[in-house]
Amino acid sequence: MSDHRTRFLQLALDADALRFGEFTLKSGRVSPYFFNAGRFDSGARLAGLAACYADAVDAARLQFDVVFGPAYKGIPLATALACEYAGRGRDLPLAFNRKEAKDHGEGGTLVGAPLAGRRVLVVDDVITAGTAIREALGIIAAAGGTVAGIVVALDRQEIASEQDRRSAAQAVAAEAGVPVVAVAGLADLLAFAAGNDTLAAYHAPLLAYRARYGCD
Ligand code: OMP
Repeated sequence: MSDHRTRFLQLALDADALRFGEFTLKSGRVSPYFFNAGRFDSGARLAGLAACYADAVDAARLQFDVVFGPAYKGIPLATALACEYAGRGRDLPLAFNRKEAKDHGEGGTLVGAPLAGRRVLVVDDVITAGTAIREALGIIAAAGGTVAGIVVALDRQEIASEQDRRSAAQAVAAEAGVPVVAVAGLADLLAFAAGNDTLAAYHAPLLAYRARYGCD
């Protein structure tokens, strides 16, 4: 497993962002694990996470001009990633959206750098069925931007439905014609759990969940 994957999974465990038990997802599926990016709740934690995102983006050789964080969870993630790139000598424009349109002041739902005519990297927390990411793609298209890639911390690698056995990441990548890059996926989590004594008890439930909902 590449270094940024292991580093990310260890950071997520340490921050309690990765939890094990019984969690009902947005899709209604009951999962033995849950990733809560909101637990990256300090400057140091976000900086560590952003370095993992940047390593994954660089490894995938994505070409882009601006980073975009979908509200709400994508906003600190995209911001931290832009700061990480500044530390690496690249000053990237940054934008995000509001969930509620503003009808006074500057108005609108987009904040930050303009997207029109630019190649946009979408930065989000997790992809399960792809609903949140598809929404972000619509916002970028409406603003005249071109999506150049999508990066998430965790790809849960789950089938969209029994009929479509691709993962949401695979389906979105095919629809949008751009790479969907994850710092780590369920397969990495399984490998990580197998080699970690404190996670040994969760390995079997994770395997059972993958057998039921994992993509081909
Ligand atoms: P999709 O829109 O189905 O891709 O799911 C992404 C969203 O699910 C995230 O933005 C979260 O609201 C939520 N989620 C997590 O945050 N962590 C998980 O491990 C799983 C989910 C989920 O509900 O699928």
